[in-house]
Amino acid sequence: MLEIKKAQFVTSVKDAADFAGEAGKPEIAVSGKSNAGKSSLINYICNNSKLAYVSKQPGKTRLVNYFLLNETFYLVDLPGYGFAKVSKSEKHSWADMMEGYFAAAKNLAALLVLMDIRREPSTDDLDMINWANYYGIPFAVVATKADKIAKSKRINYTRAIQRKIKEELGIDQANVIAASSLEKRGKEAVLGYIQDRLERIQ
Ligand SMILES: Nc1nc2c(ncn2[C@@H]2O[C@H](COP(=O)(O)OP(=O)(O)O)[C@@H](O)[C@H]2O)c(=O)[nH]1
Ligand SMILES: [Mg+2]
Repeated sequence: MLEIKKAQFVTSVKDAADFAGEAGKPEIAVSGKSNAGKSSLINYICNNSKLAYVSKQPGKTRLVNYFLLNETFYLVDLPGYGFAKVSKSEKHSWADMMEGYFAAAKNLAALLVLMDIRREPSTDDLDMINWANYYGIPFAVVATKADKIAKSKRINYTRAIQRKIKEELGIDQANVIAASSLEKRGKEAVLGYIQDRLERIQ
């Protein structure tokens, strides 16, 4: 079982092309709508409540943040999307940045797409998955804030997300992991998925 023993912040860059990690080190990218719970999940899986900034004001980070885990792989915190106040031109530059990231990240082992377990995948979530698919990058959805739903009903919500992904994108049986940073649930499944992807890339 993968355990995060060391997590270090490395750098923040505006353009993914500006950071070329140490050769050979794989990356796991983390994406999601602003406020989906990205920073909280990163802190939770890294056992460090102060690693990523947990914001109460969404949409402020427009940077790509790199964390080095166990000195072996990078966790890449991508800028949140879907912030209502973002202007058209900013939206455009976000899309450019994502395309740039996917094109530049040569060692990308997997993409995690975080979304609130209670919500249907948004157009932006589906776009993200579509990009990953287009670039041949394995992805898993992490259905966050699972604590908001009764335990017995969580499976229905993860299935609803799966169904929508199948309906909209034709992707069958997408991997959807329920997680709660608040209740500290889902870490084993998320780390298990990451470990699996890291083993396959080598
Ligand atoms: N109930 C609950 N709230 C959460 C959870 N994870 C994050 N949040 C809250 O959701 C808000 C956004 O979280 P944050 O991690 O900053 O999201 P980010 O914008 O995607 O990085 C904050 O108020 C968090 O406290 C969770 O697992 N359960
Ligand atoms: Mg954040």
